[in-house]
Amino acid sequence: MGSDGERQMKLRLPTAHLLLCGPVPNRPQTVAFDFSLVLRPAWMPSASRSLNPYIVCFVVVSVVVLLAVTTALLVYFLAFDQKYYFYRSSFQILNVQHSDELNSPVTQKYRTLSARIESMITRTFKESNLRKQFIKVHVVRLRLSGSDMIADTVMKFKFTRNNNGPSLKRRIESVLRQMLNNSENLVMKPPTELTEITDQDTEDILTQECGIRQGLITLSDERIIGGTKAKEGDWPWQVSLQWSNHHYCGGVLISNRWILTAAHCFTRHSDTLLWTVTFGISTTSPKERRRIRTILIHNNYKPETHENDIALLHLDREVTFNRNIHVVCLPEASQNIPPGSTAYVTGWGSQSYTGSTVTHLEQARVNIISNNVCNAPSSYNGAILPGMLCAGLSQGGVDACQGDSGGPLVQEDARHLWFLTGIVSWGYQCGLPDKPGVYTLVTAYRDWIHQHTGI
Ligand code: 4AZ
Repeated sequence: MGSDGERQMKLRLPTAHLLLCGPVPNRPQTVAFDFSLVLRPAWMPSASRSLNPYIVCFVVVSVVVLLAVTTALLVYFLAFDQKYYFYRSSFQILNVQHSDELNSPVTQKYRTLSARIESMITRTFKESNLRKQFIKVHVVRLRLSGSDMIADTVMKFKFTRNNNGPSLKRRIESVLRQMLNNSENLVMKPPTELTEITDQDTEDILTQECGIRQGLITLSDERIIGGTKAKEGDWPWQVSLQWSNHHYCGGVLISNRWILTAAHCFTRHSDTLLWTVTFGISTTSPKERRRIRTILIHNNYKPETHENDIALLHLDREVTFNRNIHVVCLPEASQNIPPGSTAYVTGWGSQSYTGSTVTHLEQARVNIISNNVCNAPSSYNGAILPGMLCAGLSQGGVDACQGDSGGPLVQEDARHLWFLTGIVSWGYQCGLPDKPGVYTLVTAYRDWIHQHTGI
C-alpha cells in the first residue's frame, strides 16, 4: 500500500452488526476514515489490518455493562444500603419519686414508668425529622444515682451508609433536646452522653435482662400438639431435663444457676447424678449442658391431686447468657392473668398422647381459661385448685403433652417482655376438647421461689 494505505484505514463493518453482534451478513461494507483529519501519534501502529467485529462488539458491550453495574452499585450504596446503629443513653427523670417498687423490673410501677419513658422518646422521634430512621427505644434499667432517678436506654436507628457517625449523633442529640423542652407529664434532663455501641454490646446488654426475645415470631394455629417448630433463640429460657441422656421433662431458666420445673418429673428418678440440663432447641445437639447439684421439690407436692407441682434445680455451675440462652421474667405474686389472653407453651413433648418425644423444640399458641370454666362438669369438674391454671383452645387440638411437663407457659407484656405464667403440669390426655392443659400457676409460688433462691 503506498502513502494512501497509511492514511486510510479500512474497517470491515457488517451492516447493523454492531447492534446485533450476530454473524456477518452477506456483503461486508467498507467504512473509510480519513487520517488527514486526525493526527496519528508516533506510537500508534499503522492499522492496515481489519478489526474483528466480534471483539469490537464485546468491548462495547463490556464497557456498557460495567458502567451500568458501577452506577447501580453507587446508587444502591449511597441511597438504599441501610445499616442499623445502636446508641446507649441515660436520662435523668426529675419528677418521679424513687420507691422500693422501682428496684425490681417486674413490678407494675417499674413497668409503667419504663413504658412511659419509651413512649415519650418514641413520640419525639416519630414527630421529628428522624421519624423514618428511628426504630425503637428500650429502657434497660431504672436506677438511683445518689438521689437521682436514672433510666438507662438503648436506641436503634436505621441510616444509609453514606452518613457518618458524628453527624448522626448530633442529629439524634438535637431531637432529644427538643423532647426535653416539650415534655409535659415526665420531666427528663438531657442525656449527658449518647454513645454508639456495637450489635454485640447491644446483645450483651439486652440478654442480661429477663424476658427478651430476638425479633418477633409468627405462629400458626397448628400442632407441641398443634405446634410449629421453634428457631434457635426463640425461647431462650427453655431447657431440656435429661435422665440418662434422654429427654424426660422441660424446664425454665430463671437465673444463671437456677431452673424451675415440675415436681412430678422426679417421682420416678430422683438421683441428681443421672440428670443433665441441656440448652438450645435441639436435644440431640445442645448448645450447652450442665449437671444438677440439688433437686428441690415442693414440700407439699401431692401426686394424687397434682397440688404444688413445682421444683427447683440448682446447676453445678453458672451458664453465660447469650442471644440463645437467657432468663424469662418471673411475675409478681399479684400479677393478674386475664382469661382469654394469649400464651405460648413450648417443649419437646409428644405430638399425640401415646407418641414419642421429639428432638426439635415445638411451640404452640393457647388461650388462658378461667378456673371457673375449667372446673365445669364437662371439663375438669372441680379438680382445678387455686395454685393451678388452665390453657388451651375450647375445641382442643393445641396442647402440651407428655414430655412437655416442667416446661414454660409464657405471655408477652406491652413492652414485649416475656413472663412465665405457668409450668406444664397435667391434663386428661392431650388436645381433647374441654380438656385443656393444666399448669402450675407461677404467681401462686412466687414467694416460695424467692424463699429458696433469693430471686
Ligand atoms: C404428661 O403426662 C402430660 N395435655 C402433660 C401435659 C398434659 C397431659 C399429660 C396436658 O406429662
